[in-house]
Amino acid sequence: MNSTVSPNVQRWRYALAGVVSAGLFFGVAELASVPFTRASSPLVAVGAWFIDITPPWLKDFAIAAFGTNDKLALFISMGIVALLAAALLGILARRASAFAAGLIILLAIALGTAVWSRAATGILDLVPTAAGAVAGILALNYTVRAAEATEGSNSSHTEHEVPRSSRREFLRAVSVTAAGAVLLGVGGRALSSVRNVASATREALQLPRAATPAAAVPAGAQINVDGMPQHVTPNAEFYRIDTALRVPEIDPKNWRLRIHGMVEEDLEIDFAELLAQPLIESRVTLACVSNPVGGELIGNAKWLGYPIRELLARARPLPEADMVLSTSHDGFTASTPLEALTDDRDALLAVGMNDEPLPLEHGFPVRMVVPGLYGYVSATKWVIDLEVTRFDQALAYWSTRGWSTHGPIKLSSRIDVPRAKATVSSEKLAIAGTAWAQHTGISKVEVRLDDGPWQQAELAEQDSVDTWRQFVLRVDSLAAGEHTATVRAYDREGRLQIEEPMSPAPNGATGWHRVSFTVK
Ligand SMILES: Nc1nc2c(c(=O)[nH]1)N[C@H]1C(S)=C(S)[C@@H](COP(=O)(O)O)O[C@H]1N2
Ligand SMILES: [Mo]
Repeated sequence: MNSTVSPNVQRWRYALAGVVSAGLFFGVAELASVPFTRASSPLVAVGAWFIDITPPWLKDFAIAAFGTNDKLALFISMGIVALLAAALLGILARRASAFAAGLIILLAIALGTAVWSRAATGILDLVPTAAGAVAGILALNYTVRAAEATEGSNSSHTEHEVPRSSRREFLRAVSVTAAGAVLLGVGGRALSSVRNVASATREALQLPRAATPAAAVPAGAQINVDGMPQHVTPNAEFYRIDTALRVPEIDPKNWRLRIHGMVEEDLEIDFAELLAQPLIESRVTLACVSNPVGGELIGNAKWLGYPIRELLARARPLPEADMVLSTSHDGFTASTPLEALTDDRDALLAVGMNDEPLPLEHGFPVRMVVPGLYGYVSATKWVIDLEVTRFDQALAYWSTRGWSTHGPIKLSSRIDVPRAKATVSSEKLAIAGTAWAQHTGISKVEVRLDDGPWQQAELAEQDSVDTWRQFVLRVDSLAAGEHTATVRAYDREGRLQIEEPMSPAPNGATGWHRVSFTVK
């Protein structure tokens, strides 16, 4: 029995052929990338490359719009673009199959270039892309032939009459290819994670006790108001910002840190040696330069680590040096003023976070933590190299993308309770939040209701000058209806928080946080 097929349906068949063939391309590449480095997967390499070329405004937009789901959003948009391109390729292959194969080769060259451009990839890391390209071309050939067969022979029929068996043949070709793509892709991902010992090693790792433990958190550091964040942020709730699509998985056995550049003596230290040093503990509040006024890209943890000044003292920086360029395993770099790493603040090579080894996504096995500086100029995760140099001789990752070379954290405050747009009862009404001026400390916080006078808020007990400090203003009576609350903080040197609203780029947002809420 024969049936008639419209050109539209035909076009869909070719589009489908293109999509499943592209799927097989990436599935084969994913499986083939298992024995090679992470960035040998063309998907990972392209995503990483894309993040690197992202201009600051787009990065801000992505963080503002998607929060810490910015990478998921990136994967989804890349997926949609890829899907459309693959469908188009299939439709092209109907009339010009050699041309379509040529496009796949061009695509493979582009993907191979992306892989090649990643730090620490070699010639062998191009194998997965090449294997994917071969599979993609064969699959396209196979599925497009099957689609052609469903067209019958146009010359001998006035209508497009299609034998049912050739349609079944086409469906089989497409499903076999699609199933292959999914199986290989999922299998590849699963195998790469089994292969990685980092998380297993981390689970089993027993960190030494601190030679100098942190003082206990003062009982009064936490304001007792519903909805306030915890003074010490649990690891699972700690914000995460980095350019790594796949979290680097480093076996501590292979970890080494090099200290070199403008020093009298080059140094190298491995993980066992690092753990054998007298470690100290301190609570430090990390903040991201991309945090908007009122934002959540800030967290406070107890870090266990070794003071970087001790290592630098052994290497003996030359007098003309003024910066340390730290590099992570995945190629990210940060420029930190030498002084912030050698003065008496506890700039750490951290191995522990809240009594655990660093979580993989927070830098396992070793990261930097420097009180008073935004993360992008100081908090290098998966750190493997410290080069002592000068600001006029080297630029770090975000400084080549429009952000300032120096990033001291700006005096800031945030209202956590009530939440914006909340409806609250007038009984036991409290305006509460957090203020921070890392390494200087907070001396005063003021809150204003509507256009009323500034009122001094009650401050929580200070933990350390390197941590944030909570505040609360208890409000006796407020009329039903809509209101706003505004907050501003003073640091211990008497400076007032900047009022003028400024966006995060190029060195941190300013402006007083204000929330609107309704009293029942
Ligand atoms: N290797 C690496 N380290 C990095 C980054 C990065 O992209 N790569 N981002 C920095 C930035 S911008 C911030 S704000 C902090 C965030 O640390 P967290 O993810 O542990 O909160 O890490 C810093 N360290
Ligand atoms: Mo950041």
